[in-house]
Amino acid sequence: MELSPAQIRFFKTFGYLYFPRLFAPDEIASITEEFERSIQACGNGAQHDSTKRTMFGGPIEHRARLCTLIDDERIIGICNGVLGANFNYASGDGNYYSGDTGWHPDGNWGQLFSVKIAFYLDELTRDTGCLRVLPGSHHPNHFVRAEGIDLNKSMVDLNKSMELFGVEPRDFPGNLALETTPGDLVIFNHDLYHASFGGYQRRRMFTMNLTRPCTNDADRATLKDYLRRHSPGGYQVVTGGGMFYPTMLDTASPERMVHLRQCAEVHDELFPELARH
Ligand SMILES: O=C(O)CCC(=O)C(=O)O
Repeated sequence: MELSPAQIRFFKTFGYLYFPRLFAPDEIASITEEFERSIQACGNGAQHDSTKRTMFGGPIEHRARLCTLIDDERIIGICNGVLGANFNYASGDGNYYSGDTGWHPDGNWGQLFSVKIAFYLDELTRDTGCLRVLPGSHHPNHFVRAEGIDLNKSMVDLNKSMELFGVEPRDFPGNLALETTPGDLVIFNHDLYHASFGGYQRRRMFTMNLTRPCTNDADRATLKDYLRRHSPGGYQVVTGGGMFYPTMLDTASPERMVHLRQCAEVHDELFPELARH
């Protein structure tokens, strides 16, 4: 699968792409089953009490079938188009979400450095917790970033929109509700503002984070900065495999390793005590 020039331009301009029905019903049913097994066995899913989010790291890394998502020609094609060949897979999170997620970006890199792929495993509408994005808000000169929309002008906070502008955060002007059916896929720049409102107490969603391949010292320094915060070591989690859970590494083909190597090396450098021996 190859992205068209228009899709790549759309991603650069608006900060996201949405692929309806990328995975067939039988495929997403099997992905959902594997996700449930993973969150129940490795993510405290059985203890989920609906009052708060239950989250675990590396959701695709605990079962061989889910690990193959990083080999999937659709995922590879999308990431090649958005990030360039030899992009890095950089873990992710698996969730039973509970309630609203306020507006936030996942990064403030000021450049296209990292992205998130999101799988939503339940039917979601604008009123029941679908992903909302603020198109274009990844650009440093977008007004929410450039003007620092906030009561104190000190930081950006779209969640104060009622006090600031008299509109609910869910109605923040220009936001787009991406209603999804299981099998749809969304990819967005980590710098893009996003949120979710009205979700029920066990909203299932998992992500894959990815970065540009590092081709120079500046990129490598940015990857180091990224992994210092967003990685098993950054969250003080012991995987048994350093950056990745062992199943991801043990079932990897040489082609998959291309997407694992840079993060694994930088993670070992940052957190040698967690490296696989
Ligand atoms: O679905 C949601 O609640 C939003 C997800 C989100 O904020 C994230 O993955 O960073």
